[in-house]
Formats: sequence, C-alpha cells, structure tokens
Amino acid sequence: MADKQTYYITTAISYPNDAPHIGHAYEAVATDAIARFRRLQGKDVFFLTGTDEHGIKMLQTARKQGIEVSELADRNTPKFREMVEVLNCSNDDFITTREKRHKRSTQELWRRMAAAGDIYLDKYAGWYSVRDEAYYDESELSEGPDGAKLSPQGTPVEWVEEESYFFRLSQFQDRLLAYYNENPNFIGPETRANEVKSFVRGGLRDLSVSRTTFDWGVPVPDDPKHVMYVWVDALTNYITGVGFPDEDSESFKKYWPADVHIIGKDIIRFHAVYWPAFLMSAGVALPKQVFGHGFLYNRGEKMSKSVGNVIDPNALVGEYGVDQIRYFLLREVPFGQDGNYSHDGIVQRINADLANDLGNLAQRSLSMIAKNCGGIVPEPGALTDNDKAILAEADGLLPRVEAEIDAFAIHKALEVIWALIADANRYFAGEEPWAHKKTDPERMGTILYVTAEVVRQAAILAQAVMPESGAKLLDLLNVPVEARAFDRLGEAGRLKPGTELPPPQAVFPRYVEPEGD
Ligand code: ME8
Repeated sequence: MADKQTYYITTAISYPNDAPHIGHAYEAVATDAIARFRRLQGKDVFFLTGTDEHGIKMLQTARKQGIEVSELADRNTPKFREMVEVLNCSNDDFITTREKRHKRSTQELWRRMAAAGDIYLDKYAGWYSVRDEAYYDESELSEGPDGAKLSPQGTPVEWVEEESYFFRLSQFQDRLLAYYNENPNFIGPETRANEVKSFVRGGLRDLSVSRTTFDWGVPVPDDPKHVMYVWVDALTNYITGVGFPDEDSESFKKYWPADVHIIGKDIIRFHAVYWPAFLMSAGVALPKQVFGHGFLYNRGEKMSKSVGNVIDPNALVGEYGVDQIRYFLLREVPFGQDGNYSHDGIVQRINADLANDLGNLAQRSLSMIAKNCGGIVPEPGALTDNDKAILAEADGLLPRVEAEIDAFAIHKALEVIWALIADANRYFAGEEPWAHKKTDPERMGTILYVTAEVVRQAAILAQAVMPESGAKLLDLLNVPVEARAFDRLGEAGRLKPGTELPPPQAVFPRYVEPEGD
C-alpha cells in the first residue's frame, strides 16, 4: 500500500502568563477541526500545540505577582494542557519552550543562521513593546491620550538600548517577495497577504535577536550573557516539535515542511516575514502556508481583565457542552474574520442548528425505526426520484466540503453540511413516513432507510467539528468504528438493512435557560 499522505498542522504557542481565554480556545478548536478532517480523509496527521514560556511579558507578570517566572510558567502551562483536553483536541504533542529538545533545536537554528553570515553583534537602540514582544520603528508609533507612545497594536512601548545580536533581515526582502509571488497561497486570508507584502515592500530593517538584561530565555550559543529574542525561540517550536535538529529523523522527514501554521491575525508578521527569513538563512524548508484567523470579541468588546469580560473556556464547555461550543465557534465566525460570541448567539445555534435540525432529524427517523421496524434498519424498496435526489446530494457532498476546508472556510464547510440536513428534514416532512405505516409499510421503511443513511453521512462529515456527537450518532446507527472515515461516504458505506440498532437517544438536547435568569 502506498504511504499515507502526511499533513502537519500547528497552532501558535500561547503565552502562559495567565489562564487561557476564549481566543486561545477558538484557535485550538479550529486547528483541531482541520486536523481531524485531514485524518478522516485518510492522511497521516501531526498536530502540534503548546506554550511559549519565555519573553519579557512572562518576566514582568511574574514580578508583579511576586513569584519566580518559572513558577508562573509551571502554574499556567498545565491550564493550557487542560484546555485542549477539555476541548477534545486531538493534538499529537504539546510543546513547551523550556524543554531540552527545544533549547537544542533553537541553538542549532541560531548556529546555522550565524554560519550563513546572517547574525552580527551591534548595539540596539529603539522601541520595544513588551505586550506584543515586538520591536517597532519610530514611524510605526502613534501617540496615546496621555502623550505616551503606542505600538500599531495600541500597546505601550519602551525605549531599549543595549548590546544585541542582529539578524540581517534587510537582506531577505527580495527573497521573501519572490517567495510570496511563487507561492501565492503562502499567506491567508488574502487581506493578510496584502498587508504582509506591503510591509515587506516598504523595506526591512535588521532585527535585534538577543537581549542581555535578563536571562529568561534560550542562551545564545557561545555567548550566554545574551538570551535569544523570544520570537526566535518561539517560532522554532514548529521544527522542534517534529525532531529538528535531527533532520534525518523519521518525524522530521515525514512532517516537515509543515502544511499550515494556524495563528491569529496579530502575529502574521512574525510568521510570514521573520520565520521564513530565519529558515531561508538556516537552509531549512519553509512551511507551505500560514493562515491568520480573526479575533473573537465578547459582544463586540475586546476582552480585557479591566473590563471583566475575559471568558474561561472551561466554564463555557461546562455551561453549553464541548461540541456545542466547537460548533458555535466554527459556524458562527467566518474563519479569517473577526467574530463575536454571546450567550444568545450560542443558544440560538444550539437550539436551531443542533437540536432542531440535526438532532430532530436523527431522533425522528431513529425512533420511528425503533417503534415500527423492531429497531432494525429496514430494507429499502424501489427508490423514488425524491429518495434518489437526497441520497445523491449526500453522496456528492464530500468534494464540496473538502473545497471549503482547503480554502480554510470552516464555516462554509458547515454550511454545506447543514444545507443537506435542511434538505433531509424537508424530505422527511414531505414524504410523511408515518402516513404509510398502515397502508404501505415498505414505503415507510424506504423513507426511514434513506433518512437514516443521510444522517449517517452527515454524522461522518460533522465528526471533525463535533467528534463526540458525531460518534454518538454513528453509535446509534451501529456503524463500526473502523467505518467512520470519509472513504465510507456514499455507496461505499451504505447502512446495511437488517442491522440491529440500539435504543435511540437524543444527541443534542435543547438549551433551556436556568430558572431565575
Ligand atoms: O502571540 N481571538 O501568544 P498569545 C482570537 N506566544 N485569537 C486570539 C485572541 C482573540 N481574542 N487573542 C489571542 C502569542 N489570540 C505568541 C505566539 S507562536 C510561535 C507564538 C491568538 O498567547 C493569537 O493571535 O498572545 C495567537 O495566535 C494565539 O491566540 C496565542 O496568543
């Protein structure tokens, strides 16, 4: 058998300077849905996530709390591990940047950049934003209401002057622009690509890549009074995670270059400019794609501690259910754009799309099979045009869903699946299987068979976004675990008449407001 096609996907690694918030959950869930989708397609997937433990932001938070920075990381990294578990993410590894393997990998990348002549020692004098962990040019800054200088992200900047190693980013302008031209899909969505290209066209300055005023970071090889700039270390996680610097290792050969880095729009520059330049310098292949998703807001407001609207993803899962949250986030927010979440929005999706549309379709057809067909998948009789049409729609869905996922339009992939579910509901209501119970039980059996078969296919397709509920639906249809991947869509996996089904259960309960609210 031919080797499986591989697929390597990553999230950003989050700063564990605090507990995870809904933005982190959103990125994890979106990345997980794509990873699961690729596995269901039959690919050999590696999905990496983790935490970015170095940097001044971590140091300053620890100082404010009066604790050691390592303690801050020890306290919060486990919360990120827990978050991905609670969200039912299928990550194959969880990397933290304090690990030994990462130090080794990052130092080797540095050595190669230095050997290529792209690193030199000089003095840095310029603006730095701790919140963004980013250097800014004077021309990029604006003035805040109190006269203080602000970064383009609106965060405070401070003047930094110290001895520093520099990376010759200025030498990479033409190579980067050529790379973007030759690989038009490298940066997505298009708005982000345009933003990056115009930034690079505007000219690149060499990048300060080390600091001497603290030691929380990866030491520069042969000059340990310098630690590396946190982004050099952070970006390198993507290759550490698959075995760098052991380029002959099976995992590195198999998975690098990554298929896609899924990140938020605020860190596109680091991923689409600095990261490819580092890799070009070190002679390592570049990732195939970088996709910058939008930001999630609480009813239009940016989440912040001072506003008191930071939402704990664990609490959301507890309140609404894990698949419900996964579905809501991925259906409601067009992937690549900003979006909002609110209690009302979540409840609306749970009750309309899940309970009414998919839940009812499954519940109505399966309870009729239980009641009228002895709980056994009925033998279909001759198919009418309506039967054939709805089956054909289900059978032909995969390429349409795949096209949306290939374009990172997760919301549209769900739209396509839910359009089938809506059509199946119309079919079921229009064919009125209950009306044939006495007069033509065979016709009733055919309608129930066709409906259950559509539920089977919808459940298989929905598994990437709702793994638990998809599995429950497939359990109710007694579909063997090994027959739940996309190769069983269509005729290949048709429900077998005569299969005994377990007693039907509601998979998607309606959300009922707690009393007193
Ligand atoms: O940027 N909505 O870490 P981070 C959606 N350590 N996404 C959001 C968001 C929101 N409200 N807030 C943050 C870092 N994110 C670096 C990354 S990668 C080599 C290093 C996203 O904890 C953000 O865009 O600030 C990023 O992709 C991820 O969450 C982690 O953010």
